[in-house]
Amino acid sequence: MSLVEREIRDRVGILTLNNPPKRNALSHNLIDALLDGLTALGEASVRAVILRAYKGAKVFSAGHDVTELPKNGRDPLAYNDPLRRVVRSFEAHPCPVIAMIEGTVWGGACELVVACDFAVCTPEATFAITPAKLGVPYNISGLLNFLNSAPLSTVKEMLFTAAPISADRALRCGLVNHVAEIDELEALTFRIADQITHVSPLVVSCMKEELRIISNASPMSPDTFERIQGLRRSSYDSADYQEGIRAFMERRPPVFHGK
Ligand code: LCV
Repeated sequence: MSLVEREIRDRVGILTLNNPPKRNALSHNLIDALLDGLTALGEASVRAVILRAYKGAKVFSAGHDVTELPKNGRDPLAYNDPLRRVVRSFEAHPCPVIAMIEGTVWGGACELVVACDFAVCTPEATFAITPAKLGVPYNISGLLNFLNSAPLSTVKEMLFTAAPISADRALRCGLVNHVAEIDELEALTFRIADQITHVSPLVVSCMKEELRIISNASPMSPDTFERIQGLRRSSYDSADYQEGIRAFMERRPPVFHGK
């Protein structure tokens, strides 16, 4: 059984996250399989890609594989971290990627969803951005991705509480484009994908890349960047970061002391 199943239907590629025992946690192995699948669909010149979980999933993805987070004072979301690589690959993929969501979405999986071009979900889906629960100072490009996907006040509430929001709330704030009952979800997603397969792929690919460049155009001085990296280091070098990961492993709520 592959961690990511791959299929092509009428010029639409389908990537299915398929690791039920680990709730589709974004381990480096699962992400490698996802990247291989995306590359293969690109080589097959599909016009649209659908990212989904296995049918009936209660958890779309549990987010970054916490057991793979560094424990030695290294940046947990550095440029070459698997999650960073897969987010950039989805954003740069030449054709649109639609996230088709059933189940709950956690942490870095929320960023994988917003790295898709748009999302549809069931009414039962929820979305939780969880770095604060783990003591992880999220990285700048990741925060910018969230900021490009929902109002600042919503992003702040999600980041500062680490609490899930409902599908209805996600729809109202623009995090997802459509909400559909589970027995309509696939038909709706394929209807949208089919519309994409009938317009100019060159124009769609060009405009997707234009929008990626414009939405990431946030000038920042080297001094500002270094100050932010220093702020982040003081978090991921802290005892609280170690506590966040330890609490997850010990299946207990974390107790943070602000140092
Ligand atoms: C590794 C896991 C995980 C997991 N990693 O099933 O955005 S950031 O900065 O926070 C970023 C660093 C990030 O994305 O961090 C991860 C954020 N994710 C979460 O906080 C969700 C953590 N997981 C859960 O809360 C529960 O697993 C959910 C609610 C997703 C599902 O609960 P359920 O009771 O259905 P279990 O908790 O029993 O998990 C089943 C197996 O999956 C592993 C978990 O350790 C367990 O493994 P074992 O059966 O070997 O014990 N698992 C779940 N999430 N993120 N492993």
